[in-house]
Amino acid sequence: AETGYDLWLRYQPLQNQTVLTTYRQQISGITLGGNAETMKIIGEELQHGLSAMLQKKITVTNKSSSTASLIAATGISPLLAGTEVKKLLAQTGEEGFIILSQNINGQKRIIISGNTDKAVLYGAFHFLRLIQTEQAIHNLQVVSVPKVKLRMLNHWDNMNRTVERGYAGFSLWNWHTLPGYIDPRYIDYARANASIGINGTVLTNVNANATILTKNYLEKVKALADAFRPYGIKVYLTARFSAPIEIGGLKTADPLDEKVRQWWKDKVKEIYQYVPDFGGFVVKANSEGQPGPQDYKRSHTDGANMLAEAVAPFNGIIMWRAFVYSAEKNVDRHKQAYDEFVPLDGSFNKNVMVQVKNGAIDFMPREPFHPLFGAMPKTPLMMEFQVTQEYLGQATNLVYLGPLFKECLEADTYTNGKGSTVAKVLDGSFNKAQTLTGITGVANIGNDINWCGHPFAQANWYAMGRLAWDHSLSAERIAEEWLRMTYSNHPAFLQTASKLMMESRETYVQYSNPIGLHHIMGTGHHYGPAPWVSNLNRPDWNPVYYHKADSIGIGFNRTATGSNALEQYHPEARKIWENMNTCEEKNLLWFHHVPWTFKMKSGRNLWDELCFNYYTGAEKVKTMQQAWAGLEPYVDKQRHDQVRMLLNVQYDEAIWWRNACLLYFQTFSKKPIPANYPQPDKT
Ligand code: GCW
Repeated sequence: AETGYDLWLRYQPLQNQTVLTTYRQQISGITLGGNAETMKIIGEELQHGLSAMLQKKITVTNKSSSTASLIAATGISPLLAGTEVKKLLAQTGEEGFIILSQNINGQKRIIISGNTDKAVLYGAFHFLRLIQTEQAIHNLQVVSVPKVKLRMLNHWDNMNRTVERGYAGFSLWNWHTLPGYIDPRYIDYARANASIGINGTVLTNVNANATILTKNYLEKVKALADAFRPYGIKVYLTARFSAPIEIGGLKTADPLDEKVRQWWKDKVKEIYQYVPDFGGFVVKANSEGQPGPQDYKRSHTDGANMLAEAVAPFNGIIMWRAFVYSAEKNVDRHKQAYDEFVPLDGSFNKNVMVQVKNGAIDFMPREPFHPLFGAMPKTPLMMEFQVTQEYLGQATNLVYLGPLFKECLEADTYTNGKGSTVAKVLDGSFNKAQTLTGITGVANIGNDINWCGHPFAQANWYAMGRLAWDHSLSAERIAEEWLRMTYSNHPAFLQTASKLMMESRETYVQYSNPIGLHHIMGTGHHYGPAPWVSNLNRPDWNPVYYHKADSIGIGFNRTATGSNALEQYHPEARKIWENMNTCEEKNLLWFHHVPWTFKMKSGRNLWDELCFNYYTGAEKVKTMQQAWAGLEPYVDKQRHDQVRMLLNVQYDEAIWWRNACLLYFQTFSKKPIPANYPQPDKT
């Protein structure tokens, strides 16, 4: 049965006979330039994928006399002497690739090349994608260079194999059987990542303890790093700031203490003995109870630079997270990261990145872009997206995150004039000297047979990788690619399924957090609605802190008369939001406390608009169910059934959100739910 294990690398026999016939004529075999490990992988992947899709045996050879139609080789290979390849590779750097149709000695060939084996591997996967998605290959002129250097996954995997905010089983990393046993699944994980250009993985949770840095575990880390290396994937770890105390026997973790600094230097040296190309550390410090430099009255800079100094001799980097807030400060949580980090701009060592979540609160279903983007011009900022759907229906809701990622990447910070998008801040467009650029995603991967829990959650892993490679790709295009590879190239299927995906996130927002509502989810597990919670000892964890519903209205006033979080944005960016009457409605309650009677663009008052959204959103899940039912002919039974049943769960949850939120907010608005809607059952 089709379990979803193969992800988007299914390599099913092509169904379209015309396309198939053409490909079978065009593709005979593969000539490989070299036999290093990565080259062998390239040969195997192309052979396996093409043979399966074309239903014919594709041969692989190293012989330069071969006239096989495909050549996969780096630019220096004698196979490519006399072609235009060298010239093109001048612009592709270490990881970019080209795919070129060329006549060599009167023979039509397709060249997959790059400056490194790893680049050729990316090219090979791209070529396979062209075939999987049935694109024409008679005149290929592809030149593709990643827009950011670090394209990563952050696993929130604990040492006991639980996954924080993971909804797809337990951690893939089986610490018990490592390093002796290399689960073939590690290789499939690496293949999947390489196929979308992901080149780094942080194995451990930002909240994990320091155990991973002990000798026994470093041996296991080494085994994983060795398995991933041929796929171009570097391993990173989280560094618990108190590690010198926890596992080093020191009395302090003060970053200015000489013994502490030396401890880290020694530890890092030890790590590099195991993993010579170790990538570096991600650090969550002084955030949600984690230890950090502030425990010793030192700054984020002191902490980050201490670690940066330790990894610098080995070309390692530090990704220091900006996700910091504390209740004691008693200022709008929205403002705290900016307040703490902007003054530190320019103070970090060269190999430090500050890792910023896409929004200022926490991966909400909809969130304005984080005001730090564009506000730290002297510091490379790493984007942290959340692929796992902590606040977006976890593994029961079909929510395609492509549009969420794009909304943020395309948001205009205005910090270098109009068009200063978040994407351009990330990719170094505004700072020629910036060498570190990156996008990371909190992984949604676990040991469930289909990796991600919900079959459609795989699309979010895929989309994160594709956008990290090229943030200019559209969410539609990525959805379509994924659907073609994961399900079917049939036009009727694609039309319906891609619409289903493209609308899914907006639908989720509508039935859970419409019009800029946020952080009204259940406490702790973050599943389902609980806007009424008001008794947590950390006020900034209470949903009532965020929606502030009262007899007058609802929403968080973040304008100058309120918390003034708005002032952290560039004046031009602020304009879209600062005036209640002109504020874009999707973020209205994020920035304003709005009277129930306020007239919305639809002509409805705010209360009725809220009802409209909750009801329309929930009903749209029915539309999703119908659409999916119609796709039965194109999808294998097992995956069709799974999505169908999950859509039933999703509908129940949508009704749950709708009824819970409306009945609760109604206690403030004192207005009726419009009579044309079915009245919620108050039990
Ligand atoms: O999104 C929140 C989560 C925590 C998480 C934290 C963070 C890893 O609820 O589970 O901890 O953010 O990003 O550090």
